[in-house]
Amino acid sequence: MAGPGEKLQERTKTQKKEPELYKVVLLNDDYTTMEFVVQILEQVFEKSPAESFRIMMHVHTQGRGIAGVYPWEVAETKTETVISLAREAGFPLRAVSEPA
Ligand code: TYC
Repeated sequence: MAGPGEKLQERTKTQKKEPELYKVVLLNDDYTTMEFVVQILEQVFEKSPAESFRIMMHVHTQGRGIAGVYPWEVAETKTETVISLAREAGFPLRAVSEPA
């Protein structure tokens, strides 16, 4: 795990730092069940049932939505956890992390 941007580079005082915080974004698809996405939001992102349903419906209608905002390493781990739980359950659900 190389860090934000997967770049291993020296930083000088004039270089911009990578952002501290990263969004975990869930992407819509036609096959993952609404129930599974709500379960993921509750279990992985520690959202309430009502908030989980709201976020899931936002992703369902808008195509993508923010599950949470975290320091880079936490965002990466949660993204990988979502994808691996989805594959285990046989769903194509996608998640990406991007600078907040
Ligand atoms: N569109 C899916 C359905 O109709 C539900 C869904 C919502 C899937 C959010 C993925 O990130 C997602 N079953």
